Amino acid sequence: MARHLITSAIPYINGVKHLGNLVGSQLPADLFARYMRARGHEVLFLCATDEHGTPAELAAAKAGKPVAEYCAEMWQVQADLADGFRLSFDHFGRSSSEQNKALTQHFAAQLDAEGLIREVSETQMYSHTDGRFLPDRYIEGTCPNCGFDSARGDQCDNCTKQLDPVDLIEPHSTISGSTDLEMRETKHLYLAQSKMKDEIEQWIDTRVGWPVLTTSIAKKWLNDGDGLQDRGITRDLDWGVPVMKDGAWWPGMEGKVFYVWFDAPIEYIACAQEWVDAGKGDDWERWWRTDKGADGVRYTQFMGKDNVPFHTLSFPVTILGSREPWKLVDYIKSFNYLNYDGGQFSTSRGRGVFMDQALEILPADYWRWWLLSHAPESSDSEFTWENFQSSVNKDLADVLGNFASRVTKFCRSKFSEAVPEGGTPGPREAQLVADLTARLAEYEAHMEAIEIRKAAASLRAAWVLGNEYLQDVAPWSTFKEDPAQAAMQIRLALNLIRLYAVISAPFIPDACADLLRAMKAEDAQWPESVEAAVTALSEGHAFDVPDVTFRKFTDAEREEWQERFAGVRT
Ligand code: B3M
Ligand code: ZN
Repeated sequence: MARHLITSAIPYINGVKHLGNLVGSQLPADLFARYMRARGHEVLFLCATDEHGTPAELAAAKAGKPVAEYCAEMWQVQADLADGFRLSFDHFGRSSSEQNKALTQHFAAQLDAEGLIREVSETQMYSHTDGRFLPDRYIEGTCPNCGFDSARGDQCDNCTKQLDPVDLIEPHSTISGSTDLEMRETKHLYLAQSKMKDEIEQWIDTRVGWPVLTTSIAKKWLNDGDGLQDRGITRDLDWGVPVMKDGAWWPGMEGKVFYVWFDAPIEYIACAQEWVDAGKGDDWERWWRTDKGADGVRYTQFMGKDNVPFHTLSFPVTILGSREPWKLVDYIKSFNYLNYDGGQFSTSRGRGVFMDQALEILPADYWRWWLLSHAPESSDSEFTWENFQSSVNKDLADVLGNFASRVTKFCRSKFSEAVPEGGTPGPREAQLVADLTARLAEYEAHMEAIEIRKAAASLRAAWVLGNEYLQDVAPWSTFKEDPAQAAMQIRLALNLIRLYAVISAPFIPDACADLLRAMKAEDAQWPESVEAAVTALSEGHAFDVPDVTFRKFTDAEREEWQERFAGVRT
């Protein structure tokens, strides 16, 4: 038995996430956590909301709510959706927690003691009306290059030219609309990442077997241009972790907060403390402190590719630079993007399907199966309604669901609602067991390696083997000449339903729970062997015919949804 610490990138608080966000971190992390638990390992699976930064402040302002209240409400919304998708977090924390505040301040002080923090003076746009410094993208004006009248302070969306706020003609604040702006001097703390370049590079070079997507992104940032640059880790904002040390403002940093990307990954650790403080666990240090047992932990992180630089470079700088015995990540599983029906998912334009909408129209398992079996691993992938429909209707309804319903209904009509007696397995049954054994081994290997698409394909192939067996031995024909032989075939098939329910649960937990309940299976342990699993339900064991496990959806529904999600979110 091993110990697995598993974290998903923590979603921003401002708004419901779309399916592309879900498949890029939380959902695959859940698959892995469920699998590892099913294999008998000890798992701590953590996620949280990422609550700081300007987007949270502005979303709260738009909602007309104090930011703390807005965040608390949105945390509940996201927690409920996570439950709806059956994301099995041991704890769903908040980066705005007291635990994270204390830990973030601790890391900053520690990095400072190690000589890795320096103070930098900068000039930045200050809005008198708003009473605050403005981040570049909250300043708009006319583009000096193309004349576009709503170019942002960091970039013109019309001609794509990179801009500085001072370049804009007639700049104004997008928060208040005010043009009463001036460039003002302000001081910030910088994390001296450049001093850690060699150490970080060496660390990455020794991460054997990491996905190419992960290491290539890290290497690019390490070696392109000027290499690993020092980074500002403070901001002139109200909402965030105050830049304090030992309970007092850091001199010169009065009123400032830490940059959201500095405190967000620290929440992975704070979340384990929150888990303990919520009474769900009793020791977080054995997961996070290598001097307290975490050296025996395997730590896997899940995230979209855009988050890789922060997890391969910045966060390791924080951890290593502290010179304290914190657990470092062992494996980073990163994802490409999921596109939506010929374009991109877009939160701002409401394009695509969002988590709340998905659950309104179909059960979580349908989405889980499609998303995971089409996870954007080696390249970007695309959601289309046609593909989704055929995948759900074929894989889930025709292959798995139909197998369970045919077998149980046939048994009920010819025998009873109990596993029938009689007959002796022969070479065809031995062949099936051998084939399933090979598929199961393949499935397990892909799950260990977090090769999600391949794992889904092996699992589906295992379902298909059961259908082929039924087709070949045709118990409905056998029954006419040799009822005992038909009983043996159905007994085997009933046991396959239970086996499928056990091994498929990480992908489609609700349907599998229904199947196990219908089969009245007390033992849902991962199979020691297929051979043993096919006799787990013994002769005379009672079962119920399960309700329809998967409903096919129609072309009319598909067309309706396609239209509904094409445009603006309502
Ligand atoms: N909130 C970005 C995202 O949701 C960011 C991840 C933080 S992980 C520490 O994709
Ligand atoms: Zn322009």
